[in-house]
Amino acid sequence: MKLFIYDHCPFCVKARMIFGLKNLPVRLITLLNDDETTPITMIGKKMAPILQKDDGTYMPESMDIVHYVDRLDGKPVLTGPGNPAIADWLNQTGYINKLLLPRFAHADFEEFATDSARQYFTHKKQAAIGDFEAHLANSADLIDQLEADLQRLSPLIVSAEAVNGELSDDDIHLFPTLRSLSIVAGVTLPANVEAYRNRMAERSDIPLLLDMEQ
Ligand SMILES: N[C@@H](CCC(=O)N[C@@H](CS)C(=O)NCC(=O)O)C(=O)O
Repeated sequence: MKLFIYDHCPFCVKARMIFGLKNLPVRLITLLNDDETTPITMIGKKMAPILQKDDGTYMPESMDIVHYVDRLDGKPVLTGPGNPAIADWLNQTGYINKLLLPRFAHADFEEFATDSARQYFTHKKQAAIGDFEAHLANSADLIDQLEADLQRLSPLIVSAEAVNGELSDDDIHLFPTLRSLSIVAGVTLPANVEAYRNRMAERSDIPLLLDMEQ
């Protein structure tokens, strides 16, 4: 199977995770961020991730991909119960895009291999969240808020192996955000949050972004 992604994209990380967790091979193909034609031809809109199944057909939507791949062999790994507090935590931390998107725009991701791809991202995301330079200038306050929120996340983590003790959709939702945050310099994670992030990166076979830290 082939998975069309952007490396920075947390939804794409969700889809990538299930292959790593199940130890299944997948060919990752990084789209240029301004390539509208390829995804529109495949799924009718400009969106990643997109799975190309073995029969050649295309599947969009990260969680549809996750559940399809997880159930393919009749031995799903995402069998644990969910904890609504994880979804609440993620819903309450939407402001972290102000930390992430300006840094993504400067990072050496494959989807930004051309100037026009990088500019496309910058224009589109600034239109959505406001001026990147202003958000970067406000980093210290945003990091203070984030560190307080990470303290609230800490007691929700049951084990480094899985946020609720047994792998579940909550791991698929939580790890991509924590992976994204690894691009932000100067954030102190509670020890168990860091251990969870490191272990999940290992289990999913998805590198953190520490070498792009800004
Ligand atoms: N509901 C979709 C959302 C995917 C999504 O929003 N992907 C973003 C990248 S993070 C995208 O492709 N946006 C269009 C763009 O970047 O131009 C899913 O879960 O797969």
